[in-house]
Amino acid sequence: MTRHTEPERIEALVIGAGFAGMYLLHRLRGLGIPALALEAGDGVGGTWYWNRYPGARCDVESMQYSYGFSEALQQEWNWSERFAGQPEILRYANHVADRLDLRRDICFSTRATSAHWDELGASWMVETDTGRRLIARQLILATGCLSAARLPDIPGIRDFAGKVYHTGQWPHEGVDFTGQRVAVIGTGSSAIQAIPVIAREAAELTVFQRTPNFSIPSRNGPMTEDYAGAWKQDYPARRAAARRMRTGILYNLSQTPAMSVSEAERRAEYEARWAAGGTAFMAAFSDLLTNKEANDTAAEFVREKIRGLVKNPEVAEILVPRNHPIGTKRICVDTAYYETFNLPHVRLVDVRKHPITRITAEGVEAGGATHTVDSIVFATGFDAMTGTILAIDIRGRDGVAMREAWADGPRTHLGLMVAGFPNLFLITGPGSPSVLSNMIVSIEQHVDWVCDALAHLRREGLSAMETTPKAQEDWVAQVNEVAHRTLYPQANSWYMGANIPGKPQLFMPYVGGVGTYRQICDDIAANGYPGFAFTAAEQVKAAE
Ligand code: N01
Repeated sequence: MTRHTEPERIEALVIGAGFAGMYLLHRLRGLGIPALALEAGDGVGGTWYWNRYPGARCDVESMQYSYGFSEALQQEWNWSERFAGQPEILRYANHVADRLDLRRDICFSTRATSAHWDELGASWMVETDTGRRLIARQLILATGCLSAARLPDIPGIRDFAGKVYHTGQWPHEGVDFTGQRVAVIGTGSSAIQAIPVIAREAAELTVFQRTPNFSIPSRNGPMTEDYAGAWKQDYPARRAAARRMRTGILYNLSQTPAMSVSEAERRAEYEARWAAGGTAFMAAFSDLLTNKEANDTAAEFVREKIRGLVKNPEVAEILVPRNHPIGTKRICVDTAYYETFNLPHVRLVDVRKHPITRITAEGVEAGGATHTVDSIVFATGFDAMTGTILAIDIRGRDGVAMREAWADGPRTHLGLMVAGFPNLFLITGPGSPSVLSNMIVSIEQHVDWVCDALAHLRREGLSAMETTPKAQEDWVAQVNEVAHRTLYPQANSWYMGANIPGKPQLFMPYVGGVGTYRQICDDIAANGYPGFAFTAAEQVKAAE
């Protein structure tokens, strides 16, 4: 590690060069604010750079899971499928980086390790794992909500003689499972996508399931010229409408409560949505996430589908989710997931009945039996929403560590700022709709808000801004209150921090919807940023 003697000064430092970091660089450049992004990977793309597991695919339609800020960009890019796969999304990210000439402002293969607020200089002192040191007026964390991959604490992982993979840190050269005996641990979104693809290559596949999930078929297929053309002709209006939707996705969101129609009508609606595929299933009725009785009807419909798709009734019963209302854990979207369990070389182990006790040199020991395998794929998820932020030693005013400030769970104002941490901005942080929405729509909204705030600072001759503790407390209470009006807190989900032993349990994203949230943020900016405190530039100069 080379230790650079003198830290470099930069106006704005961005951490991460995924979709958030890239758009930030573009916007900051447009404002004339000198900016640099640090990126741990050796390429752009964030999530889509790391998650290269077989079958990785977005479950928001490609025409919508793409930047909307540039008409030229959205007109010139052509998607090949209804739901793009990871390689195509990564190509798109690289295209954007080239098209906007972003790479010259990205420092790749460099991880921020610490960021300490310097009160006198009103700046962030940032250190990295390469020894590069920076002093930045503004620090913007575009570190991703699902980027801290997590291996479970199963004893013996290091003893395993074969290969170990995590879906979120997949080898760039790919993995050939042909002829192998493979174990997949976990049955969340990543596993549900990977399992059917791995099953095509593997000689034997054993899936270790702790909690079954609800999954809806994607009905993915090639993009048609008609469909893409209709979007492209109408992009500005459709993007504008999507930004006001609850999820930031333009789809048919029913206004009808489920129990206000007959059972036959309900079933017809579920059948139509099941046939159309994708997450829009959860928008079949207006109250599926707020009324348990309504939710039960959708859950029971999917349970019946699972029983119909899986030929062995015992296996089907293991795959049927019962311990959470449908949609309160992230709904999964698949291509032939349930059907994969009809293949003779695919086995399912119910980890609740046969707990995994250890990993041995040969394989996975569960319920007293050893499952001998050549490779183990951990599809065990992430330290979501806070993991990448807390991985950096962040210290704000008076040396207070973010870890201390968030000891009882993340506390933010709007998911954008944290009291006591001036000029530190979060993109899609906890307390914002983020993971409950089309991430690119939420990213664009946050980046625009932050950049508008920075433009405000410059215009007004201000050097620093931060949220007031009172505004933060009010927002935390509001996030909590709207979450408890829904069924979400009934599930032990990563939304609640429940997948990480010892992590404080509280519902992290803002459930009130993208449109409502955008309005709140816009109103705050339009009214001169109530709930935020500012420092005048002269005060800093005087101190210097
Ligand atoms: O991770 P997860 P993921 N023993 O946390 C199990 C997004 N995403 O990578 O539920 C045995 O959902 C765990 O079991 P349990 C999307 O937002 C999107 O799949 O804790 N099992 C669970 O089954 C998604 O929600 C897309 O009981 C253990 C699994 O591992 C998020 O990323 C695609 C275990 C982890 O599931 C995360 O998805 C992929 C143990 N010790 C991901 N520890 C699309 O856009 C954990 N598990 C389509």
